[in-house]
Formats: sequence, C-alpha cells, structure tokens
Amino acid sequence: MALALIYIFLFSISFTSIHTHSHHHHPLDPLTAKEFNQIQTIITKSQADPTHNLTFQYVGLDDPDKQTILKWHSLNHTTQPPPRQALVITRVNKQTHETIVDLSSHSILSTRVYTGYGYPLFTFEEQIAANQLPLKYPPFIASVSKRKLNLTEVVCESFSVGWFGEKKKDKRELKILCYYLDGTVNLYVRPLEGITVVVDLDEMKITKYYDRFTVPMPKVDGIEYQASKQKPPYGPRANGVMVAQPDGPGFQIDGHMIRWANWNFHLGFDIRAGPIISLASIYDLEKDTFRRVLYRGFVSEMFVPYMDPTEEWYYKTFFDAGEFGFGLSAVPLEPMTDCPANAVFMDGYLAGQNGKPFKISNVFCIFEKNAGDVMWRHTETGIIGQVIREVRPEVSLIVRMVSTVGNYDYIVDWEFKQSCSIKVGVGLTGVLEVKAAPYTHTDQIKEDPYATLLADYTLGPYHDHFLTYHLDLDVDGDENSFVKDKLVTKRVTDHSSLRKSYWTVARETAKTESDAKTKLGIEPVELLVINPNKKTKIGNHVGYRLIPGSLASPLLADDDYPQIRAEFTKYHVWVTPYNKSEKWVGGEYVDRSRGDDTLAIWSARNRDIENKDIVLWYTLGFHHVPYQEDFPIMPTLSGGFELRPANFFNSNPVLKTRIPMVAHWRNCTSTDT
Ligand SMILES: *[C@@H]1O[C@H](CO)[C@@H](O)[C@H](O)[C@H]1NC(C)=O
Ligand SMILES: *[C@@H]1O[C@H](CO)[C@@H](O)[C@H](O)[C@H]1NC(C)=O
Ligand SMILES: *[C@@H]1O[C@H](CO)[C@@H](O)[C@H](O)[C@H]1NC(C)=O
Ligand SMILES: *[C@@H]1O[C@H](CO)[C@@H](O)[C@H](O)[C@H]1NC(C)=O
Ligand SMILES: *[C@@H]1O[C@H](CO)[C@@H](O)[C@H](O)[C@H]1NC(C)=O
Ligand SMILES: [Cu+2]
Repeated sequence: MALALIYIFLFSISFTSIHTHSHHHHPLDPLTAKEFNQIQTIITKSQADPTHNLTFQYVGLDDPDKQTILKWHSLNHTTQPPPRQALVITRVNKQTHETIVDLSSHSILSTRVYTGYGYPLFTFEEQIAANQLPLKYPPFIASVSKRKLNLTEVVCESFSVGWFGEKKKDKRELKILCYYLDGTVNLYVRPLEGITVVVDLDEMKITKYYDRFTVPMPKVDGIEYQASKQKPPYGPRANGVMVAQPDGPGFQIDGHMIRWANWNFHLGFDIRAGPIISLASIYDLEKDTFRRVLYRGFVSEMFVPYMDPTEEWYYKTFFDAGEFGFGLSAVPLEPMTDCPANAVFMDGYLAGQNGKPFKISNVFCIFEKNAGDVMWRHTETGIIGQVIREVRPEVSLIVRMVSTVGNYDYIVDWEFKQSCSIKVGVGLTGVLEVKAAPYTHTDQIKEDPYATLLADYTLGPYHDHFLTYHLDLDVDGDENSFVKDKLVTKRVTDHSSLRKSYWTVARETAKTESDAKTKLGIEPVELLVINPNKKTKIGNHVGYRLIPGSLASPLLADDDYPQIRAEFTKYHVWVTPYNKSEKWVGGEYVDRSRGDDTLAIWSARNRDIENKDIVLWYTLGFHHVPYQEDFPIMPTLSGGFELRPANFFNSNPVLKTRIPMVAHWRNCTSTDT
C-alpha cells in the first residue's frame, strides 16, 4: 500500500551518491532520465485521441534477448550493444496499452491493447488522488463526525481489492482506509475501523461506501516511535562503533557494473522488482577467467494475505511487487543508519504517472561488510610443541534497498561472499497493519479474533509474507540441470558391519518441470543446479547449491481465490526452461488477476528442463503471528537463502583469500606522537 508520505521522501536530497560515467550504456542498464523523457514524448505524440487521459503505469527496460547479451558480453563489450528498448504500459480510455519503444530509432516497435482480467501497477499519483476523495465525501465526513473525530487529523491510504470469484471483468478499483493522526505520526495503528470506501480508478470517484460499525479509536499513548518524542526513563545506550575505510572502498563501480573481490555483476533497478542482479560471474584464479553463476536474480513477487475473513478485512491479500511496485515503493537510504559509514549510494530513476522522470536518491547502497564474523578458522594443537592458528575474517559485499510498502518496510540485501556464495536476505520491519476492536483484555475475546491483542483496542491480524525470487542460474554456461540429492536411510542387511543403518545420497535429475516442483522441510534433500557438461578435474559435475531458508508453506485452501492467484507459493522450488516473457510469477498484470498467468500455469506445460537453460524460482516465507513486541514498531525479522558453490572449483577459493589490509589513518598518525 503505497502512500502519500513516501512521496515527500522522494524529493529528499541526495547525500553521497556516486555519479559514475561510462561512455556506453550496458544493455541491461535501467532507463535514464533522458530516456524516460524521450519515451514520454514518443508515447504522447502517438496518442490517437489527445483528449483521452494518458497515464504511465509502468515504464522499464525491455531487456534484450539473453543470447544477444551473452554474445556481447563474451566479446568483452567491444561490439555494438543491442538496441535500447523500453516496455511501456499505459492506461488510455479505460484500456491497458502495452507498447515497445525503440530508443535508438525513436520509434514504436509494437503496441497492443491488453484485454485480460488483470491490471497494471498502481501509480503513486492515482493512489494519492484516491486517498483524498473520502475527505470531501459527505457520507465519510458524517462518519467522522459521528465518531467525534476531527476531519483535519484524518489521513487515508489505498489498498488493492483482489479477486473473489467474480465472473464479469472487474473494474480497476482501490479500497481506501482512513487513519487518525491527532498527536501521532504512527497512523497505521489508529484505523477508523468499520468504514469501507471503494474508488473506481478510471472515474476517480467513490462508487461504494459502507460504515458498518464503530469501535473505540486505539489510544495515542505508547505508539510513538520517534526518538525525539520519547520521555525518560530511557533504555540502555550502546557505545559507538566506528566503521571507516580510510583507503576507500575495495570495489569499483563502472556505470552499473560492480567489481569486488572475485565477483563481477550488474546492478539494475526496476519499479516492479527493485534491484536486479545480472551477469554475476566469479573470477576463478586457477582458470584465470570469469565463470558465470547467475544470469539474473530479482524479487518476482511478494504475496501478503491476511487471515481475517470479515467484511472489512477479507480482501487484504496483497501482491506488493505486481500491484504496488517493490521498486516504486523504494525509499532513499540514509547514510550512517540504513547503511554503514563506508557505503556508497546509487540513485534510481522511474517514470511518474505523466511519464516524466523522477529520481529516488540513494535507492541502493553498496558496502563492504566486516562485522567481526569469521569466514573460516582452525587451531591445530595436535602437533606436540606447536600451535597453529589460522583465521580469515569474513568480509563480504552488500547491495541493499529498502522498500516501504505502506506500513511495512522490507530490507532487501544481496550479499556476495569471498567463499563465492551469494546470500539473499530480507528483513521485515515497520508498522503492523492493525485492526481496531473493542477489547482491552484477552478475557473479553469470546470469538476467534484472527489476531493477537497487542494493546488496548488494537488487534494484530495473522498474515503471511511470501517472497518469490527469480533465479536464472547459469552455472558455467547456460545449459544446466536441476538435481535433487536425496538423503536416504539404508539398512545393513548382510551383517558386513556392526551398524544397522546409515544414510547415503541418491541423485535424481529433474527431466521435466513436474519433477522439479519441491516442497521442502519434509525430506532431507540437497538442491543443486549443475552443469552436466562440465566436471571438475576429479570428476564431479560443477554446480551451485540452494540452501533454503525461511521456509513457509501456504495454509490457505487451494481453491481459495487469493491462493489461486498465488499458486506459485504452493512449492518452495520450481524450475522452468528460460523464457524471456516468464518473469512475474503472479502474471504480467496482477491487480485483480485470476491466476491464469502464474508460474503454476506455465509450469503445467511440463517442459523439458534437463541440460537446458533453466530458471529456478524460490519462495521464502513467514507466517506472521504478531506479538506485543511487534507493536508499535516491529524489530526486524530476518530471513533469506544462500546460493553456494558445490564442486564448482577445483580448489577452494577461500585458501587464497587474504587477510584484509590494515587501514591507514593517514592524517591521524602524523599528529599522533
Ligand atoms: C481526464 O482527467 C480529468 C481530470 O481527472 C477529468 O476531469 C477528465 O474527465 C478526464 N477525461 C477523460 C476523457 O477521461
Ligand atoms: C576477452 O577478454 C579476455 C580476458 O581479457 C580474453 O582472454 C579474451 O580472449 C577476450 N575475448 C575477446 C573475444 O576479445
Ligand atoms: C482539529 O485539528 C486542527 C489541526 O489539525 C486544529 O487546528 C483544530 O483545532 C482541531 N479541531 C478540534 C475541534 O479539535
Ligand atoms: C514463453 O512463455 C509464454 C508465457 O508463458 C508463452 O506464451 C510462450 O509460448 C513461451 N515461448 C516459448 C518459446 O516457449
Ligand atoms: C587528510 O587531510 C587532508 C587535508 O586536510 C584531506 O584533504 C584529506 O582528504 C585527508 N585524508 C583522509 C584520508 O582523511
Ligand atoms: Cu508481517
């Protein structure tokens, strides 16, 4: 649920953003401000009827074909890059238009009207406009008076409405919920419960209004989170720690290419996905070459269903990437708090509803993390007269973005390690979406509240967060296979051992998509993407391993409407053959979608995936039962997963990793006597 407040942040001033220049665009670079302007002009000029209102719902790079990119990449970027093209999704005259614009020839390559059930992302501007409507709507004003509240202290926010079995094509709608400030900025914890406002976005007017009941407004005390507003007694204060890299960062950024330690990758930005990691390769010291690992990785969708089936809450089943934009909801990162002192920042650009470019300052931060962890160690005391100790501190590279989708803040980290793992992390923090209720003690609750009582008049409804990642692994080339190494118990039956049992590894190679669908946490299994055409010197297939984390399976019934739309959460892992148009697991158009364009549908074709260019889809999740300590602000709840080399190298790259250099305090040492 994107909100007006974020809009203000968007204008904040950039701090230490790096402005790197390279002569050529990388073909995967996100669209620039100049390109957004160019697209806006081309699309506006092409309008058949200029009296029709035109809104830009999505503008992003239409990435070139993978083989074209790979060829260009393998020729060391010496050839002409493929032409820059953009995908533009607009709404004109109540229709969704999909246009491909070629930026080198300034022309429209193709255009079509999408007539399916779903709708594109919401723009900020239409949400802001919709949020203002109740404040001028007489029945709403009457509801506010009836509750003896002050209209000037009311703010409203937008929520997507989902799909619940309607047969006729739905309208583009939002539900608007309103909150009461009156002495707080923590608006989400003070809802005007009982009121539902439905806005038709094409007409931009209220089409339905219900005020079904009144409950007490949650209290204003105890919900303040701003440090400046806290009153004594205070909690403990930690001593400061200095993070400094006086010799500068150990990575290089050239445009959007990032080079650090043994890693090399491209970092893109998209309003739907947020960060996109491309062409991640690792330098193999022994082979003296970069070897490919991950062609592309990004958050494809985030599904957040709430478990309260009542009239005011049942529809809350959000698809944050496809409806609100994970990147569109990104907020500028603050130096020293969101990211450490040694971080560098990158800005992001997007198109506003009018198509004009818009900057999000500091949308990414990039830093070397040296947090006192150990990469590896050993103390050897087994040799008489000697103690051998070797330790390598863990230093890794982090790329971070924070997406604040209304009340929730998601901290998205991509971490690159010198051990050649990629760790993907997500942190959930921010403010719970709460429900006002007439309770001040659990003893008063007689029926299932679908929630935890968090404070007076405040329930925290149960819900889930599922994040599905698109992971196009290209392990040492694009032809890969997905294998499951099952750990199986064997009985010793021939008395050859005093043992009665042991476990061993039974490899299964997924031949088709249905072989690959995996529910984890039931049987022990190692999941790998291997290159069946490449072996290490000693004969193992080179591979990368998925170490799953934050496992959660959907608990909704398969035939429940939100679950039909989110069927991609049914398995933790899916594998599909690479297909450029299969990017968004919930479908290209997610708002009001009906599940007819999801990963589950694509995968039902049961295509061959053995020794093919394949894409791994991993869903991590959290079942969230709120606790009192999640209120009025939620300490970060973290999860993630790891992609770790598995027989990828002939010799372990960590052996050659050196202890970090000693930092030089040049200016201090000279005066320090
Ligand atoms: C265009 O938008 C304006 C402002 O929202 C509205 O007054 C007008 O009716 C719209 N025009 C059409 C053709 O939809
Ligand atoms: C690209 O660069 C690498 C390393 O510098 C070199 O080995 C390779 O031959 C180059 N390839 C081409 C096509 O120039
Ligand atoms: C309503 O709030 C405004 C400021 O937000 C304040 O100026 C006004 O006095 C309030 N009115 C009442 C009746 O409390
Ligand atoms: C790629 O995927 C789309 C959507 O699932 C499908 O319509 C199309 O036929 C696929 N293309 C190929 C070459 O399989
Ligand atoms: C050292 O001091 C000089 C002059 O004050 C300054 O320009 C320079 O940036 C400083 N170097 C470091 C590493 O702080
Ligand atoms: Cu939650």
